[in-house]
Amino acid sequence: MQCQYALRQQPESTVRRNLHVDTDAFFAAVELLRHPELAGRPLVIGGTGDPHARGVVSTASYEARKYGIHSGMPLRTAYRLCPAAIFLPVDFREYSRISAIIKGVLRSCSEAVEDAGIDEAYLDITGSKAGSCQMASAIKREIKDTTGLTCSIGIAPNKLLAKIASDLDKPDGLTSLAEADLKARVWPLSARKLPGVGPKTEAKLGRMGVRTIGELAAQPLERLIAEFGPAHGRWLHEAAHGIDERPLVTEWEPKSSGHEVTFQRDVDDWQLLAKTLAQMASRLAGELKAENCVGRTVTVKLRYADFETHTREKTLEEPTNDADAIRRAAFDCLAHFALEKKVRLIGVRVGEQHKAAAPRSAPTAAR
Ligand code: TTP
Ligand code: MG
Repeated sequence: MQCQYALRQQPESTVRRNLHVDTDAFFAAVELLRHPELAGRPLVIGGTGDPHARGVVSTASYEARKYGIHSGMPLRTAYRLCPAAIFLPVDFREYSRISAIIKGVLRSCSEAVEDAGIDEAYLDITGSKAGSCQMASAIKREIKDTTGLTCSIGIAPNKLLAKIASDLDKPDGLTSLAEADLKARVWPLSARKLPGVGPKTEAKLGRMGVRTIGELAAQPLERLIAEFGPAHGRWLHEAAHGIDERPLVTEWEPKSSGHEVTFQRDVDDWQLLAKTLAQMASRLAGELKAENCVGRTVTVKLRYADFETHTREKTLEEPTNDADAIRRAAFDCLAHFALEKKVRLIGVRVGEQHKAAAPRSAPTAAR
């Protein structure tokens, strides 16, 4: 466990401080809690637990990863790589129960917690008096004491670098990254390590001769925009330079309303996503009208099949409760997602709300 934050010249309080907390081999680790006799054995969690049936690996213990087994791989391939592995079915109910306990620990440590997936979250500890390492160590200890699980934590000045950092020294890691570390520690990594680079983007970058984050950083912004469009191109450029201005998306604030749905099956059908979004936007507009409220920001949230969660936001020129305007803004947001993975949940909300002004033609006789 290595943490260099304390050695930096700059006082911590002057920089934004984000933590990314990610549990190690989550599904497998939860299974080990109730099957301690399996500790040290290669463990594969996926589908119904039958390695001869169709289905993919949800996760593999670190022992099983040594055989080349990883998330997303067909179970049958995993079996071929390691027939001696123990295969167990997915038990979402149990994983969700433990996940809720972990999130509770995190919320007790910081008010600003962004739930980023079943086993991961971001914390903003900028205003905290405690040192980053000190806080991260305390969180690791608390999670271990409460659940018996280990996690890895990344400390950095933004979410992007914190997420990269948490992955650098797994399992049970505590790693700090500053902007100055970019060249030496981030640029040599595969471009795939950047959030927003899925298999399709990775393949396209490969055709452009770009394999590492450093090679991506060397690409002119104009070229990335020409290849990937303005939003995704700019994100790739900024991410490769360690720039990430995204704030934490904490619980929907009280002064906003929203809807979200989890699909019965993960979907990659854009039409279905758009239709669902349109329905939710219209419903939301109706509710705002009923309460005589208007809102100025429209946020769309997508949670992918692997639980990675992203949001896109659009600020309108005028606060509104007009169904068309909200729907259009929601579609603009949807267009900014790289739909490279199946989607599990879609949500939309309208924020920055206030009561609508009385119509100009409204009678004033009530005075
Ligand atoms: P991850 O945090 O990506 O993986 P992990 O916790 O198993 O391992 P690591 O130590 O590298 O963090 O995902 C969390 C859980 O989400 C994982 O245990 C199983 C589930 N998952 C899937 O079901 N499918 C997937 O493709 C991935 C990546 C994860
Ligand atoms: Mg994890």
